[in-house]
This record gives sequence, structure tokens and C-alpha cells, in this order.
Amino acid sequence: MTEAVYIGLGSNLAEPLEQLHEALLALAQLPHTQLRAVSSFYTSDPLGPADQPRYVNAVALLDCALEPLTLLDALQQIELNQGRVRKAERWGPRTLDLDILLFGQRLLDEPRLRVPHYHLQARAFVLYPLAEIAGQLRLPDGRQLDDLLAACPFVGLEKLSDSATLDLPHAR
Ligand code: PH2
Ligand code: MG
Ligand code: MG
Repeated sequence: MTEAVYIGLGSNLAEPLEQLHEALLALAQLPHTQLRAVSSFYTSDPLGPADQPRYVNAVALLDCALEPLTLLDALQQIELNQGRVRKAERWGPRTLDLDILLFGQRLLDEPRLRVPHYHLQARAFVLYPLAEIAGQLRLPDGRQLDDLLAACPFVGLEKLSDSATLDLPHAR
């Protein structure tokens, strides 16, 4: 069985656009997984410490047969491969962040993984790209994506490109 998994991508160091392109290629090569869709890329004001560069953010949709923690391990390996250094500073700058936003209709509350992603509802840089590829989505806790969007202004975001301009081998 595969499940629809939405991944949030973010980068604000070391050529963020290239970081996201490279990460998408890596996502497309995950075992037991297909990359189904990618949102536009957006630049966004940093959430957290203000003395860091703007981020580039996007959301990808996977069809995934991996278990959530197996996928998390694989995503963290991609982050490491792309030079991620884990620092103590919360919400500090990073070369690549891959967050599991939604995993099918699962509600997970484990030490390593909370799904839906905490703060999903408060982050324009997650909700707007998610809405582009998810349409009328109902979260496993009953919330409608449309309602979250209506409550989250399009502020601090700039749309960069349409995903259709990306050359992704497995996206459709
Ligand atoms: N990620 C963070 C902290 N702050 N700000 C923006 N704009 N985009 C992010 O992806 C982001 C952030 C930690 O994961
Ligand atoms: Mg994050
Ligand atoms: Mg993260």
C-alpha cells in the first residue's frame, strides 16, 4: 500500500535553489517511493532569528510505501548528504530541511516525528505551496486546508517559479 506523503522543503544557505533541485532528485530516487508533484518555489522571510537569509521553500507530494520512521531516516540522510549541520539554535539557517508535513491520514506523536507537522497551520511558506498541489485537502484531525489558508495571510512570500519549469524525471 502506498500513502500520499507531503514533504516541506526549505533552504537558506549555499545556493538554496540548487539545494532544492538536488533534494528533489534525491526524493525521486527514494526506494518504494514515487515523486508525484512539486509546487512552485517561493522565497520567504525567515521564521525565527531575523539575522539569517531568506529561505526558498516548496512542497512535494510522494506516493510512499515506506513506514514513516524509515522515510524520516532517508530524509535526514539526504539532509546530511547536502551538508546539513545540526546546531543548537532553534530555527537557525540550514542548507536543507526536509519535513514530513502529512503522511496519508496518519496522526503520529512519537519522539522523533509528529504528523501533521506542528505549526503547519501558522506557516504561509508551507500552506501556500501545499495548497498548490493538494487542492481540497482534509487533514487527519479534521481540519480543512482551505480553512487554514483563509486564516493565514500571504505575507512575506514571493512566488519564484512554476514547478512545470523544473525538469524532474519522475514528476508528472
Ligand atoms: N524553517 C525553519 C525556520 N525558519 N523560515 C522560513 N521562511 N522557511 C523555513 O523553511 C524555515 C524558516 C526551521 O525548519
Ligand atoms: Mg522545518
Ligand atoms: Mg526539519
